[in-house]
Amino acid sequence: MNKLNLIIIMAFSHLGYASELQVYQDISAPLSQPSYIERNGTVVIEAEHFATQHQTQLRRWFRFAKTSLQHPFADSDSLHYSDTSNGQYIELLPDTRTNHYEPLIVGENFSNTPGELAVLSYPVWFVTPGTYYVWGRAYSTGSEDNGLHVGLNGTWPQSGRRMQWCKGKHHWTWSSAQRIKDNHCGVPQTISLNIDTPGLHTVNISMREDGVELDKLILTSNAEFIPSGKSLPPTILTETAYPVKNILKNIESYTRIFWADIDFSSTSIDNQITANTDMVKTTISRRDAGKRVISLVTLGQPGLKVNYTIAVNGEPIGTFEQTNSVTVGQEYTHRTAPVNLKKGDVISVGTQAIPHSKQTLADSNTRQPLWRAVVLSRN
Ligand SMILES: [Ca+2]
Ligand SMILES: [Ca+2]
Ligand SMILES: [Ca+2]
Repeated sequence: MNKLNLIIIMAFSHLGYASELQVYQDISAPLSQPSYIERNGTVVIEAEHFATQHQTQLRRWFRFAKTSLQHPFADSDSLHYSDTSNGQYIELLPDTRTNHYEPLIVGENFSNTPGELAVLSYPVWFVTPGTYYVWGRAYSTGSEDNGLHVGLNGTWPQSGRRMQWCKGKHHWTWSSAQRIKDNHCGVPQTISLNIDTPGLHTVNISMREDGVELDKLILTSNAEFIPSGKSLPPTILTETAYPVKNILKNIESYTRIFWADIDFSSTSIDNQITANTDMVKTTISRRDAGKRVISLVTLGQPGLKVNYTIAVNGEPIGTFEQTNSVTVGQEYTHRTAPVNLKKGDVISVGTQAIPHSKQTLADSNTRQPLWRAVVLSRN
């Protein structure tokens, strides 16, 4: 909730309007929408997934679903969430001209100027340039709630103006027809947008008549395609599964990693180091110098109790005891207090296995203390 919403709610709360106001502010705010893309010459967008809404001083689009309350604005019909794609749609409100008897107010409840009122934006990534026929799925109950304008990148080409729904009153209906002087209903596939370059383009919608209800949009380069019902699923970018990091998991920030098997001299096994009682070393360069915390990342060896030591120039600055009840292969991170490292300083790591009371040193040496890395960080 932003500060303005809060102030409005506080101002109205004594009147009992608070929750209602909050609802209507929220449902006209853009959603964090999925990333729409063109796939095989087709873009399918849920109308309720607009990214931005502008020019809202007189009219705006509101999202509705089964859980929505009936809105408090001028209108002549009830909600039509049944049979919607994704269970949601948007409606342009208030609707003050629902039939011919109600006054037409140009620039308020009607606009033949695309981009003047209630402008929605839908960013779409296109791979294939070309001409795209625009289909919209709308619900019209009268003669004054069935027209809008389609634009591209904030421009309003002739081929996107006066999109019209004539047939299919009282249920969700697809159209791609442009209203023209001699034929107010138009003919299919006369609304289109020309995508001239691959890449990101913004599909726009703006008001022609208030009261329009819109469920879904399809842009297709296929002149044979005629949608029906809820039609195709939305064309949304599929998120790539990235590999997650599975080593040095406890290290949240660092300036340098010294790997046991690369940066320290010793016998190494698969990015781990086995060093029993020997001190192994690495040297600080000019770039690594400064005030640093040194972390030692060790690996669990059940049954083996180990003392690890970090030293700078031979002076121990941290000793860590790892118990024998650790999990095999699990990382354990041991941190020193901050130290000032200078160019040429030598960091060394020593390990010493500690026999149990019932063990000899030779027994404990059958398992080697393991560690993975020394990590420098600013804190
Ligand atoms: Ca309505
Ligand atoms: Ca209207
Ligand atoms: Ca929808």
